Amino acid sequence: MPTSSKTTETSVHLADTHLTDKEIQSLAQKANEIRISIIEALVEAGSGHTAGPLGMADVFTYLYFHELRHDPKNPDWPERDRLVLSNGHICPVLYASMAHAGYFGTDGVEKFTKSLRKYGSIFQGHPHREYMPALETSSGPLGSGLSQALGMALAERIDAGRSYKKWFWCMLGDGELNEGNNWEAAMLAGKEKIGNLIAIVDRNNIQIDGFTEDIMPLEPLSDKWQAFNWHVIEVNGHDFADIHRAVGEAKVEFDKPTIIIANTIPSKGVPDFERKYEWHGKPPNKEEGAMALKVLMELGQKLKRA
Ligand SMILES: Cc1ncc(C[n+]2csc(CCOP(=O)(O)OP(=O)(O)O)c2C)c(N)n1
Ligand SMILES: [Mg+2]
Repeated sequence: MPTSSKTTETSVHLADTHLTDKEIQSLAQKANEIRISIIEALVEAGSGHTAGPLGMADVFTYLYFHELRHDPKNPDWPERDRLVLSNGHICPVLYASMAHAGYFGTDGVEKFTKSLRKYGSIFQGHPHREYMPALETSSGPLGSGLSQALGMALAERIDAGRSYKKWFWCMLGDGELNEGNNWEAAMLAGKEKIGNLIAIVDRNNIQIDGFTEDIMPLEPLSDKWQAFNWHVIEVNGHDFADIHRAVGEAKVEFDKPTIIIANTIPSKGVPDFERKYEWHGKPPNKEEGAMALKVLMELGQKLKRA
């Protein structure tokens, strides 16, 4: 569960702590609820991105419901972890996670599903701090978030020394890595040994108009980050135990930034949409949405009985 602002100790996980079966089941249920909210919101909006948000629902659920030190009722809490969403187009998963965590009041989930991308809504099509002050950054133009998260971590080092009380998270897309600015940030973070910076890349193998390896090959991706002096961990982005292990490992690596390469299935949870880059930037229509909700709700029932 989200850590309260009353907690004062530093948030260091040991690599050998495990999630219990109950915790995993509860995270799986929450991720399923978040996927349902994403589909409802996209259908209502009639525009937006499907593949990335569904694919990253497990990682975001893990962060918002297990890992992040944050307080949804006090989003400005100075001691909070900072999460920068660099691939701003996947914001439905960020908004849904925040809404379910309680950032927008008791009817926050409904507000999100009814007003995504609506004129004047806090839930803009790309995250905008002017509309939603609880965000760390505005995003949408790809390639800026890693520099921003790094800048925050460097500022924290100047302010607080190397006490590593806070963690700086940066969410990236794999196609987003085509942007050169990522590699400038990677170089500096490696040089400065920013051990409290953890980037998570959504390695879903798709980007806007095709498969990453056809458009701009990224492999060998791990080797690239290692060459920039990062600690690299590959995980199954739908396996909570694996994500937990990786985060625990990242948090005991003090002298290198960590990148977690989260292997995900784009549109995970709705088999008809899965692994198809065509779902990068389109929403389900009403019929497709109804079918997707049926699949997810059936899964929800199964998870409850498990
Ligand atoms: C600077 C910039 N160039 C182009 C775009 C348009 N754009 C939005 S998402 C996207 C593809 C990004 O690929 P990836 O990060 O893998 O996202 P996924 O398709 O997996 O959701 C592009 C090119 C943008 N938002 N910003
Ligand atoms: Mg991608």
